[in-house]
Amino acid sequence: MSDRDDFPVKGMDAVVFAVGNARQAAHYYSTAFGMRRVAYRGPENGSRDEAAYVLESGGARFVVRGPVRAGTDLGRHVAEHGDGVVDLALEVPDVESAYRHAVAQGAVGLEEPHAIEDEYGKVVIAAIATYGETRHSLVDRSNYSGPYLPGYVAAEPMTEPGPRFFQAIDHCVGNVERMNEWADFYHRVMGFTDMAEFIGDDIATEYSALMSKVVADGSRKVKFPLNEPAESKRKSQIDEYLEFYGGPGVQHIALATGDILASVDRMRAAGVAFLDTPDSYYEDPELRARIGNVRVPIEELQKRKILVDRDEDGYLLQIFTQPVQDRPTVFYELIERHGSLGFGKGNFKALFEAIEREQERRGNL
Ligand code: TYF
Ligand code: FE
Repeated sequence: MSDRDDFPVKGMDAVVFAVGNARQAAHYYSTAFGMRRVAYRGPENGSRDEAAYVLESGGARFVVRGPVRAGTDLGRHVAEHGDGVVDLALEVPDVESAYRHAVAQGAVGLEEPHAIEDEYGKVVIAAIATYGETRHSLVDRSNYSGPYLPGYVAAEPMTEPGPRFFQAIDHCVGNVERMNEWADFYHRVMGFTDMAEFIGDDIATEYSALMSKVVADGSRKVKFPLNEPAESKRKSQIDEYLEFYGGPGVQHIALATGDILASVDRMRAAGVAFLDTPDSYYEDPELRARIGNVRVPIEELQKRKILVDRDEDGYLLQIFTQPVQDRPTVFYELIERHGSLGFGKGNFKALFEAIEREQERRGNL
């Protein structure tokens, strides 16, 4: 058995995307997600094959990478999968020992630990493979004061900086073919443990068409739900993803906000489309009784289609965007937690029905 101390993690370092046009994607995350560009790398500063924009919102960091010429592996990735996540990078205190432990536990090593340096100091980095073509970079930036990594230059925000829409990455969800295999990978390789919330066979056949379990590090700072398609009357939303992405990959990223009402209002005003929630959801007396009082009148949630769930620890507010590219693949969740450590189990039925309505509109049910 591996001890979780064998693989301590400090938190998410970055979510790295491969996209067809990084300049426009960075602009979208600036205008529609309120993020600030902080760093850049491209042909102007020695990166001949790709442009990469680093965007931040509080403690959350996105890196969008796009090819600037024909014939690159990054371009091949985009042609195959569309815009998607290539790397869920983890900040770790000791890259060398984390990498050695991971590989000894059977992880596929993609990049041996190495240091990269510039005038701001030193970053140690390595990478291991996870599901599909996704990787986990392991990053120690404790001796680095630059804007991102050596090779990147500081860059101004792309749009007028305004209020922050979210301040952290709450969880990153993977769609895979075999959930238990990947849950075991995170147990064995990273010492992650299961969180209480899961969707088993029972719920799956009823309405969800998926099975799901959540693995997390000991501090619960890094949470990775894993979904697998389940048999059901109709085509699983996970099968739809696997078909259109061309294999396993990151399905959604949940962003933690302190004011989900303001975040949703700002994102909608910027053109972000969210999933619909029917009025019947809010009018259900069972829901009203179960959630009790939350920080705003329920009508304020209903107006915005925000979902609410309560468990023994507290409650949470959440909402899901439509896919943010033409393929029905990556989407986002906004989540405002008030004590609850869950993922909105009480909303699964309403959520999956909403997703299925969208699947039907796409002709994929
Ligand atoms: O991360 C979660 O578990 C929740 C619920 O396809 C969820 O956001 C689970 C599966 C899914 C969409 C949302
Ligand atoms: Fe989620």
